[in-house]
Amino acid sequence: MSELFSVKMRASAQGEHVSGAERIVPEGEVARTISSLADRALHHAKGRPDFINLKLEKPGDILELDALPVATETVSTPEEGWDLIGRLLASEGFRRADEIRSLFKETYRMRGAMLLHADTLERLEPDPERGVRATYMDQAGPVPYATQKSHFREALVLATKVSSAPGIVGEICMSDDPDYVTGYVATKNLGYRRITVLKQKGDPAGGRIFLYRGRKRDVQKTIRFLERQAVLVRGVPVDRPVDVWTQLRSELDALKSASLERTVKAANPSAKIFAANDYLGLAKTFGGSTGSRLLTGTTPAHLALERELARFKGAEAALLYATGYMANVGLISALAGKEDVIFSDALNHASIIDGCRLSGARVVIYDHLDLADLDAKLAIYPGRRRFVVSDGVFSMDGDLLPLPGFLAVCKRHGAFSIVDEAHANGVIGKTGRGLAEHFGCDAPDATVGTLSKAFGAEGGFVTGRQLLIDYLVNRSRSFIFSTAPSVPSVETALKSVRHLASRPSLVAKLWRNVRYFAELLQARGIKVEPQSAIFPIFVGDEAAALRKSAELASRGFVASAIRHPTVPRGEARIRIAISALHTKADLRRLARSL
Ligand code: WAQ
Ligand code: MG
Repeated sequence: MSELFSVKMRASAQGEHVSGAERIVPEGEVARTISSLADRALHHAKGRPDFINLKLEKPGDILELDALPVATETVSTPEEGWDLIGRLLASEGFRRADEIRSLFKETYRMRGAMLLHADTLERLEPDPERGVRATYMDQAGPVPYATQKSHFREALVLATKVSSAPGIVGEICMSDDPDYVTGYVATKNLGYRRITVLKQKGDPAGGRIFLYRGRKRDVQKTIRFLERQAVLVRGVPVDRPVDVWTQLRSELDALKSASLERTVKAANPSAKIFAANDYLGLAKTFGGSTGSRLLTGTTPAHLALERELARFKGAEAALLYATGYMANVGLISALAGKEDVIFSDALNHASIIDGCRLSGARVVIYDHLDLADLDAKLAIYPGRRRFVVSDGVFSMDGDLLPLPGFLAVCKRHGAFSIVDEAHANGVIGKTGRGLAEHFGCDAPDATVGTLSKAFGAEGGFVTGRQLLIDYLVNRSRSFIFSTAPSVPSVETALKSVRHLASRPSLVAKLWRNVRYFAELLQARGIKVEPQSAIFPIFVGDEAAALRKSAELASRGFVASAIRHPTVPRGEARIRIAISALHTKADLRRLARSL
């Protein structure tokens, strides 16, 4: 757990209190918290402040408390509300509820609460104009995405802290927000009882009364607890995050009912086309693509390839993109928006990084393949919707995502999972269908692939539920605003996918080469544990890696030196990618040259 900080805001206008709020947050959240509290101060129903105080400090020891249980009492008028408070207080042994209510006339200008002796109604706060302020408190764990104030959550945190202060036996609260008519009464015994109506809308009256029972000389201890003891409250109900699938469904439904929904259809070949961009007819002559997929670019071959890819991946549907780069960019930026959070592996491919940036979502980077770090970050970064994205096989190191553990972490936190299997398709799994086949587990919510690696063609694709694909057809800009891949290119890919689907022996052949090459390297003292067809041969120094690559070239091998910024500085390597095409003799010669 990173260090916690207390952040407090109070705002006033012409010396009059306007609003106040506070949080206890990890260091990484400090800057955002300050900016969101400043924003809140500047937009308060009471008016514009001319003074805003933002305070950042380290809190003392932190006490963790469980939130008071919550119940809602529905009433329709303030009279009913106050009658109910009278009865609830009476049931707890407080006899003078009516007099307590009338004291709310005096609380309006107070920044803090009135501290009353529960039986004598004597006022015990040292400064009756200010009152006693409960402070240094927040809810434990992630705070929901809402940037707006939640009266309820903040009040529950305060009431929980107040109820555990020594000597405090009850609290009554009415918001001073003119439009917020719900208040509460709280005791340890009653829990937190929300009363839906305590005042008329538009009434600026409000305030808090803390009821105290105990020796007068101990009041100071109570005040110290309220004003100094840092408290984190566990179990505060959170706003329910928005479910990604529900959101996709409702956006699509809205498009449909406005006659704005798009679908992909192959053009009628006998129709006269007046929708293409084939201005000179050359596309028709030479087999080029005539337009984007939603206009004239979809042919039966495109649809066949998409069906074949879906089948290969065991998914409901697939969508073809012009390149793998565009698939990542188009998928991620269509799904996530600025209220969302994307958790992204530190070594993800550039196309994933660009998709994250383009989405406008907040991006939280977790340590490479570190599921514990991912888990910890999911626990502290809230968002309207949350996505986790990882490469399946990392292109520079060849290491493999442990998919079952990854999916379990995503599921535990209700996050949507995206895995890019560019270097996994055709390689990982007995028949090359990727990580889900290899681990015998479910597929991620969305899977990205490319046709330009093991499939030996070109293009990218996304597979997943039909709903996801329908959504992308309508929302994925790199799909919508690009010319469709040409028919020859699609036909090449189609043949290749069908070929691989019917010849799992190809994958076995690749792996015989991978294992043979690994043994050759091990015999030469190079430690390798291949998880894919990619072998990073670590060199370190950039110049040395270039020399090594040139030396290999002089012996007739092409193997690239991978340097900064693709990998960190000082971690240059020779990247060797094995193919089923290599012969044992090739592999032996290369191993000797290394
Ligand atoms: N400590 C003591 N008293 C305070 C504090 C504090 N930290 N903050 C506010 N008060 C006093 C002050 O007199 C305000 O005028 C009054 O309480 C009301 O404060 O479950 O919004 O922040 O939906 O306006 C109740 C939520 C919302 C009910 C209460 O209080 C629900 C609310 P506000
Ligand atoms: Mg208020």
